[in-house]
Amino acid sequence: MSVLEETLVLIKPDGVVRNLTGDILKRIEAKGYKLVDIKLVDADRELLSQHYAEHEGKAFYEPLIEFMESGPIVAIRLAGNRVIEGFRALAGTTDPTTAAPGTIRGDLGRDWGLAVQQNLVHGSDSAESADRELTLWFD
Ligand code: DAT
Ligand code: MG
Repeated sequence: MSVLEETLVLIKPDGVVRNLTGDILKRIEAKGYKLVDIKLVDADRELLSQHYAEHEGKAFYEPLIEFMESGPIVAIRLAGNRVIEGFRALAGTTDPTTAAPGTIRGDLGRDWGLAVQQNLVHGSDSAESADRELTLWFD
């Protein structure tokens, strides 16, 4: 038996501005995961620099923060057994060009020739990240 988990899902500004929020939520709900909390957020630099602290100093870091500041984000507290791993599988791999068809990034994302990949969604990558990120975005 697996443990009931929670994860942080973000629909990034590209997903919101392209009107893909409904499509993405539909995939999450159809999979069977439970929406515990959901809100629209204009994230500030303080929140985003804490959220993406692991990437500080990388070439895509500044473009990533600017992209995430560019418009509203849908933040979701999502629950289910193995939801951390399960949502990452639904999302697909980081690079939308090669993310598998059938995934959110593979079906709905592409390379736009920018310094940061715009890949529609974020999902926590471990139980420790989920705890940390849910505290940042929801507490
Ligand atoms: P993920 O979102 O799949 O967990 P990550 O945590 O490694 O990926 O990176 C955070 C975001 O930064 C990612 O969703 C898109 C962007 N990114 C990552 N690596 C990149 C790269 N090499 N070039 C451009 N953007 C990148
Ligand atoms: Mg990550």
